[in-house]
Amino acid sequence: MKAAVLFEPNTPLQIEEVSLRKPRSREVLLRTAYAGLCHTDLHFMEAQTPYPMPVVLGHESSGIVEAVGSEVTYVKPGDHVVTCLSVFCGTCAYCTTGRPALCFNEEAKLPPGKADRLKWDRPEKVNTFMNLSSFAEAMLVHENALVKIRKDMPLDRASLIGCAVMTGYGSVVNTAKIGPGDKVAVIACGGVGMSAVSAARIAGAERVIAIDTSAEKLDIAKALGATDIVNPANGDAVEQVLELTDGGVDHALDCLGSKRTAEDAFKMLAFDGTATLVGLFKAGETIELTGADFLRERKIQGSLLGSNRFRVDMPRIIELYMQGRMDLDVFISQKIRLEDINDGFQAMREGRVLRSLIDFSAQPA
Ligand code: CXF
Ligand code: ZN
Repeated sequence: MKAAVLFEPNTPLQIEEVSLRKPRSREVLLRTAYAGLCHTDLHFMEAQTPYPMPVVLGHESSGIVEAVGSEVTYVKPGDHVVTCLSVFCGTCAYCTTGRPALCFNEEAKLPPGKADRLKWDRPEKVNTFMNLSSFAEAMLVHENALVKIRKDMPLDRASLIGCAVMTGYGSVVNTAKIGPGDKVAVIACGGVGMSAVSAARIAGAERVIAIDTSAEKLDIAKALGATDIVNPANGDAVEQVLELTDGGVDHALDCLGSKRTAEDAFKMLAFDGTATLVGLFKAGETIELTGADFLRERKIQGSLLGSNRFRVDMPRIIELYMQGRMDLDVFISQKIRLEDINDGFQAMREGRVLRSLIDFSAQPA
């Protein structure tokens, strides 16, 4: 099968022939239907955090089960599934206290460099990314990296839920627990931020302030339910939010992950407000906060892939989509062939797209 391989940081991905072994015990073999290009893939392509290479990236995908290992009970061939990098063991303290996204039991969630699932005709090992490696025509994953979905859910929209939508929605619903009456600011309206805007509106937030430097993205955020938009190109974002809210927001979500945006998120809080850091920081990047600002009970917290319980959350998001209450169609800027993956990442770098999806049914020209 074909897969997009990253050999070295800051080089184009290369389409290579690789293979997968047969599923063992709790493993499942999938035909990949769609895979989204996420900023996290770009983050690792640029080695902002190191990862063992060569590696088949990709971690936001949908597919159809082809074969299962002898101990798999959750899915059967033909099932439609969404993948999630939050593989859970189901038995550790995090899993059994309702926080499976924090599971790090290495029996289920293999650490970087550990998986032996991908093979090829070269002496060096080809690594699996985050237990998934979605930029490939097929995937071999633990059954606890999958959620079954209804078959009438379009697989292209479903793939988005595997990362961006789960992360944005979960940061609102699970991590920040936003509810009616809350004033919310969402910094950076990519796939994650846009999903957070949508989810905050669905959760009943009184004000949903979308913040981004792209006028087009702010237009989409408005259509998804933002009550206000703030463009930092028109003046300091913190000042604009403080003015709009007469003293700050109850929740600020930093969906970018940088010193500037995280500090801004904290600075735009009302008394007792909470900043939630959703975006992925470059390894080693630090933030500075003013101690006295904590006096009036402001808080700051992290959110890992929306503190997901994805087997529960993803079907809920799908119901919202099927009922017409959460738009996912607007996220899909373009569908591309695996061969065009580097153009897809270039479009992302230039901020031209919300999501590019690799369509694995599309044949090479
Ligand atoms: C990722 C960021 C890196 C850690 C796992 C979750 N989120 C989205 O791509
Ligand atoms: Zn992602």
